Amino acid sequence: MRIWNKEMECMPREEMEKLQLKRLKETLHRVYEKSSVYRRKFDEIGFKPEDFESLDDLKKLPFTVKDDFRDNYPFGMFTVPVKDVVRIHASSGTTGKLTVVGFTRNDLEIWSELVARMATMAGVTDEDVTQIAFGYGLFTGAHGLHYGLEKIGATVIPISGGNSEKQIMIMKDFGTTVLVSTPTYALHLSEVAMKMGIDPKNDLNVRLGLFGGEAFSEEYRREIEARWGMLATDNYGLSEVGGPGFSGECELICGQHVAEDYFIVEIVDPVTLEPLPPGEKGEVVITTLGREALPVIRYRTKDISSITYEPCACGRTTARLSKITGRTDDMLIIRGVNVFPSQIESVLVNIEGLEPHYQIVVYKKGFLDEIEIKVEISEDIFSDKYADLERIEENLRQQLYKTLSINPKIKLVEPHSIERSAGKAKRVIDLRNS
Ligand code: DLL
Repeated sequence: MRIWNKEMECMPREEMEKLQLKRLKETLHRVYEKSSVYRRKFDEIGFKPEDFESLDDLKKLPFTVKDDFRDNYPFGMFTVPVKDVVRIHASSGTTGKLTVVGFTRNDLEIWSELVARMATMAGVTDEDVTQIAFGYGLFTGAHGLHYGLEKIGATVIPISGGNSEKQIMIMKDFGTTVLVSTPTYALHLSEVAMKMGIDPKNDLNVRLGLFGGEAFSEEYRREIEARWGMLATDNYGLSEVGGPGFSGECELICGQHVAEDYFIVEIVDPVTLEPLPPGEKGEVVITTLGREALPVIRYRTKDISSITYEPCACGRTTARLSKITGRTDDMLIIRGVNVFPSQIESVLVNIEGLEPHYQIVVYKKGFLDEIEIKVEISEDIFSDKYADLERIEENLRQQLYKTLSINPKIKLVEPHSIERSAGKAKRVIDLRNS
């Protein structure tokens, strides 16, 4: 198994922590001197960077949140003049202004290095032909993967998102071996291929997926793998800390390796905000190390995961995050039961006769939140007039109740009636305020 940067990815823990402490101290000085946002935050608690002694002191520092980016829109979080920023990306989010992020030339070099590590650990080499079906634009996904994959020496096809039939044609004609996209789009592309009379598993060469940008369940992963005959890896990151390259899975698929020489990751209780021990699930909090244009201290991601520091059988010693199961703000409370969309997905992907295309509509009934799950039935069930739709629905109902203790409204809908996305899927339609 190849490792892109053995020195950093296999560094003994003690040495890694020393490096982190050194870089963190530099970062704290940088933000205190160059960012009015952090100076204010630190002054409020009477903290001076020179007081910082050990990594343990990090938990005393204030958090950074998305609103800090919004309040300082567009460039107020930068710690360099815009003249030194050579690239800007942004994420739109569901409400309000863009979250704007900037990169200096040096930041871009580090970013490519991190994505090169991430792709190498998933098994990409310079022999691969990679098709980037993330949307090119302000989204960090496409450009991040693009330069990281070029750094490895892989062949990059920057096709961008959408134009699905052309994607399949190119895959076939150019011999694509690696697909880079959201998991939702990968599943959609497999449907498009089938419609074109091309079986992705037997008629295409795609052996690996570098997926990311949204949460997907293990069941969804297996569905993609079965349709494509590929290894589907999960890679996580967010614009605020520089996009993809933060963490990714190695070929052994046992959690996502975090690039710890450039990030410190904490897991905190989302309510008390106290740090949680390894193995416990909570909110992921990220501090960047060594970033010039936009360092962030203790960024609250709202994403839920747990961490382990056990070395991996692949040889890497870096901390590993468990699969992100959802976001704290995605959690639905249905008659007192907490459920994440990904849990609902895990159940319905396993029901015979249903397709993994679904939407969860949340609405109010009196004072209570209710949900309706719309899910597509499969083509063969649809065309079989004797198919027992009631039995399929009942099966789903029972499984939802058995595994999640919820009893939502269910609506089976025709194949292909739920809108497909070339990027991140919109799973939850929230009608509570409309
Ligand atoms: O989605 C960065 C990215 C691009 C990562 C491509 C990996 C591959 P944003 O658009 O800022 O950045 O969205 C970040 O998306 O806070 C998570 O809620 C979600 N997310 C991203 N990757 C994953 C993943 C990019 N692998 C937000 N699993 C994050 C679960 C993910 N959620």
